[in-house]
Amino acid sequence: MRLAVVGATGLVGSEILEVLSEHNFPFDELYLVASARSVGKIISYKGKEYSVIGLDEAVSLKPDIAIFSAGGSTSLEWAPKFAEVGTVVIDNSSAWRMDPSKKLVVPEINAKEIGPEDKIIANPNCSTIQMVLALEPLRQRYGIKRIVVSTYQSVTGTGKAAVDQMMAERNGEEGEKVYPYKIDMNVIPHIDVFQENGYTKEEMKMINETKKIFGDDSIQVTATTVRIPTMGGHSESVNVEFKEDFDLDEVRQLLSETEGVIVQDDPENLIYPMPITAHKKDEVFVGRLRRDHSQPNTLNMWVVADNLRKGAATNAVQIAEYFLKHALVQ
Ligand code: 2RA
Repeated sequence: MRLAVVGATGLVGSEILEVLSEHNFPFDELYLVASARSVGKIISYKGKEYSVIGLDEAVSLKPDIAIFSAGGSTSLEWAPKFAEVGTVVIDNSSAWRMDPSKKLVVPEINAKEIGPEDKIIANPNCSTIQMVLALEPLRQRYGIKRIVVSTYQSVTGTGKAAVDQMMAERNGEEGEKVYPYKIDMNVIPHIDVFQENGYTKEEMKMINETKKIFGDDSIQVTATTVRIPTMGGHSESVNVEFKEDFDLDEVRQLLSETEGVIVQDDPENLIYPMPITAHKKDEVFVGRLRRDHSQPNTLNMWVVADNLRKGAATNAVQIAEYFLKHALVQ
């Protein structure tokens, strides 16, 4: 089993290595791959030192699985080259997500759709993953008509430079500006680029990816995605209208029984999900469950997950584990 991590030097790449280590992911060879400027850099994994290699060399080594987190343009150019030599590519970028020939996978929801013919698998957007995993058991039980989501997204979703901007501002220092405005002590209602319809690409990702993962274009979705000066994870206020009425105790029970979901819902004792308690965890945390009395069959919920974990690295590693478990790669 030859495993490659492409984009190994980035925030998500580093998190992928952490998750691989925690999961004791089995491999015979590990290739850490990055852009030319990082070739030769030494990265330690489980006490062994690995020298970063370039993409050409990585393809020639014909890895069985390559987990990508290297941006959309690199994925568009290089994922097919890996696939041509038989590599299964699990890609964290948005490059392949809405390609009708590619599977968009949250393992707990739709891994069963993966077949031996699938050589490029798309990892959904972090803000989509945590929402659809929390909604899936409720969709199965009650059917979903409409979702209204507002997000509160960590600067780690942008990358290390954004974290550096926030910390520099917090320390009263001048530094590189990633965002158009100050992020510390502020919120920016703008993630990715604005579209002609007034939505941002991030909001359209949540809308379109949710429909694809659920396999149901009839579900109405609207989203407002916001950047906030925090670490540890993305938070989301989700308002969901079901096709039929629900029972709040049954909702809690269904969520509690869902693999990868942890219910933290005891406001009297100040128990609810927060980024500081989701940080470095692989699960999606759900709380503030309450009926929306302004509309029939409608529930409010608060959903938090570490966007670098279940939102990216953990989901990708779980897809790789699915391939191994079902002998889709040797
Ligand atoms: C963000 N979801 O949070 C996007 C990409 N990681 O910036």
